[in-house]
Amino acid sequence: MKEQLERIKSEALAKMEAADALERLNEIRVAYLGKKGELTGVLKSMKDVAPEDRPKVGQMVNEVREMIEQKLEETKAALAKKAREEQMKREVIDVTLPAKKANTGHKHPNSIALEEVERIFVGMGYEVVEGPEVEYDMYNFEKLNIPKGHPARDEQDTFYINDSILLRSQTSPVQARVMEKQKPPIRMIAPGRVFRSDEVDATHSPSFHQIEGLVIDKHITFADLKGTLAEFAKELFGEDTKVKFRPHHFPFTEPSAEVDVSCFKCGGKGCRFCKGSGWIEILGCGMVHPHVLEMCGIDPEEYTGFAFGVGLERIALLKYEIDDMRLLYENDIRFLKQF
Ligand code: 2NL
Repeated sequence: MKEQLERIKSEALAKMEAADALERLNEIRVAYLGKKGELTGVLKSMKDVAPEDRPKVGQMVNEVREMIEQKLEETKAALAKKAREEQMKREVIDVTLPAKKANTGHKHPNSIALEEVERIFVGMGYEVVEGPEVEYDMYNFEKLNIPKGHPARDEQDTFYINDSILLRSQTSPVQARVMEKQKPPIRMIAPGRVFRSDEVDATHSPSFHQIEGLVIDKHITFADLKGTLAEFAKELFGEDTKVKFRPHHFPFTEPSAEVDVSCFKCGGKGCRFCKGSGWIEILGCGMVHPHVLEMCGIDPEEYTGFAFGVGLERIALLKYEIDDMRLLYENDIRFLKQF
């Protein structure tokens, strides 16, 4: 029995010395100390030992077990240390290398211009409202006094999904929806993407952005419209900016006007930027047509209002002196970073 224990001890110790991986250690633990392990086997055969020898043999078995357990722990710690050191050697970090620069984006000129326009109108008490890009013919055309057969509804100009659904060609449907739901007073702007079947060139794109404004209340007049847009032009293009209203026609407003601002490059004297005229066209506007009010559930005898529409790209191109609209859609970071 004694020789057997000595053999188990030296065999186990030798195996642990040779172990080169943590998994091997576990196999050794099972082989000697496990349920069917060799040392456990010795304990089980204690019944064959003479009773007077049992305490002595028992003590020896315990000594061998303690020795194996201790050596197991030591080898385990040594192996783990070795593995960690090797890993550290493999994963050398050169702290003197320059850091990789994070590639940050840049706000799009459209977004900068939109935030500026929103800031101006929110400052005057307007709400910013958004609506769907896929609209009913009813909201995009019918309620805005553009009946069937009107040239603006031509399939050449508008993207139709089916007979009654289309990609909105203006953001006025958002305003028509607000008028239907909300009792005046209404003071809102509706910014968003709109679609027209246009060929791409320096000033056209089949998808662009518009900001429309709408004010409805008792006693709103053309004077309110003029004052509001004069203030807007000053805030956007500078304190000295003047506005000029030229008569125009829109189906949804009566009377209607187009608005020019004095050229913010030459102050109105005439330069290349304003093509010598001293004026730059920026938006369309007018008093909301009584028929439009009626179709949107507002009594034109009780309320009046004004509306306007401005192209966001047009403002961005003007403000940042960009001469080709296509640059706004390429999203080349080297271009965007300039604004
Ligand atoms: C332009 C002209 C305009 C409107 C948009 C409008 C909306 C409602 C009722 C009446 Cl709900 N009018 N919008 C009015 C006049 C002109 O846009 O040239 N935009 C780029």
